[in-house]
Amino acid sequence: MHSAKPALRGLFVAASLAALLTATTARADTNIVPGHWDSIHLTGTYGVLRAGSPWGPGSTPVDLLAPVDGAFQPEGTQWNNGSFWWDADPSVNPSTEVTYTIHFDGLFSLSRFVVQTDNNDTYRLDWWDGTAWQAAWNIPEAPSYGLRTHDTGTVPAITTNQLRFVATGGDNYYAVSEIQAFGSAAVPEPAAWAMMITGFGLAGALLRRRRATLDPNAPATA
Ligand SMILES: [Ca+2]
Ligand SMILES: [Ca+2]
Ligand SMILES: [Ca+2]
Repeated sequence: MHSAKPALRGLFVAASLAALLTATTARADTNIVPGHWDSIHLTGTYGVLRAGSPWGPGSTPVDLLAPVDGAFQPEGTQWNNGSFWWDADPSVNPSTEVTYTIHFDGLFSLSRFVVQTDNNDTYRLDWWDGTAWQAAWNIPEAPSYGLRTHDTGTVPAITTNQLRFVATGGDNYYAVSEIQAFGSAAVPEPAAWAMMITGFGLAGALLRRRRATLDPNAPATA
């Protein structure tokens, strides 16, 4: 499993630069996630079913890296087989929302998204604009059973170093087996680079604080 070591470096780059970026280009033909994910940050409890759930048979242990491995499950695969999956029932997740956040190793201009999710739920993919999360895509239900693929096609480009995936509604049995983001590295202007360097000292404290509370190597019942 990857460690969290450089996670906040990228976050800080975005925090400093996102508002200053004026010219980026995106190629819509490259999924940058498998080659450029840097760390994954998780909240809530995942990989645990409520007592008496019928979904034990056919399931596999939660796969933390399934969403970033660049590979799809066969369409219609049982939701909790080969996926990052969680049970949002209050007996399993009484208070903490399950979130799956991907930090990249730089800034990317992204103009297409593809996910494979459990068919009978809705989800949202967010992007970090440097100061707040913004919705990139409200992912709809699919009509038929199991893991199903959704594709935005080409959309207006956003520039970010983080994507966050959350469930927004459904039957509380949630899963994502693939998250893809298509585009290319974003090149900040020289003034933006200067801004980034100036602020690195501030980022260090933030990095340590967040690493203490968002450790991706923590047990599933975080
Ligand atoms: Ca389902
Ligand atoms: Ca479901
Ligand atoms: Ca996958």
